[in-house]
Amino acid sequence: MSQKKVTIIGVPMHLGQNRRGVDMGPSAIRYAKVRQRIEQLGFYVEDLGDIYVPSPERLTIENPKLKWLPQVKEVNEKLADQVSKAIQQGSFPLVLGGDHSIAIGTLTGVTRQYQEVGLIWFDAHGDLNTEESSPSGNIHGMSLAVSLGIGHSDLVNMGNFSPKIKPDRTVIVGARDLDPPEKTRIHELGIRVFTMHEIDRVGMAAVMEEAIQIASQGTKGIHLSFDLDGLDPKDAPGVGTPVLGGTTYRESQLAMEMLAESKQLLSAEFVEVNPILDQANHTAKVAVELIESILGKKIL
Ligand code: B3U
Ligand code: MN
Ligand code: MN
Repeated sequence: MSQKKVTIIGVPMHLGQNRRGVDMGPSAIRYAKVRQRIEQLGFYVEDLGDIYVPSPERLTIENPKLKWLPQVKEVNEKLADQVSKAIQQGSFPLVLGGDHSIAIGTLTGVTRQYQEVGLIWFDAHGDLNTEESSPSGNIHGMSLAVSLGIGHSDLVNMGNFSPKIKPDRTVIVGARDLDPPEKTRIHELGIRVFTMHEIDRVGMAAVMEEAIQIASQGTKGIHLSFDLDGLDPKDAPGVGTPVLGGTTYRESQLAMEMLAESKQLLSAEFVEVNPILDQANHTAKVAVELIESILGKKIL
């Protein structure tokens, strides 16, 4: 990454899942001083504020298998435009969620500009469900599938092109809660998934070396989609769906530091921070420290 400008885009999206509070994620991360910390690293920072997300109190669920689809689509279209504009202006887009359904818009914007992009999806989950396979109807559990071109056409065809990314340039890191149909899909598509088992066995350094290699080969660079529930709930308690046995704070930092060293990062999003479920905004502070690391902060 050569540019010295960062554009922050807040997306208080909560319609991709069932729990309120994740809409406060962008505020919580800003309260943890994301802008000041990035400025201290020498970047010029522009914060575009938040994209408007309607309240569920004013809406009805038309299709319980794809909850709030029209609204999720609309917000993601706006996000895609802001992300691609930031890239056109030579800036690094940093998207703050909000639930993980916003990856659909971020990836639409990033790939509209760069076309061939590798993806590192850091998450306890696969987010590879479809309307048919989802146990919840929550779109945040479908956003990776959509970006690979699988799912409802309203989402898959966002920006009038599909797929946004290729399975052989996509890696998942930190997985430990996959639904049976997601496991089948992973095998069918041949996506490289670094489960917690593999991270335990070979260590985060070896995992990230391979992950960066896969995502950067033949691409213009890497998009990082970072779901805070990839971390262990001890280190990131403020998330909607915590799953035991995740990566530690240090493992996660090492992963971010290695991504910065690779100089392959094009864009990033940090999602699923829910300050209502948190302890003294700890998870947002962790997110800010991880953001500093991807932007090149070093211990020494
Ligand atoms: N796989 C389940 C649960 C889930 C996905 N993402 C999160 N939870 N955070 C689903 O609903 O698709
Ligand atoms: Mn996720
Ligand atoms: Mn998750």
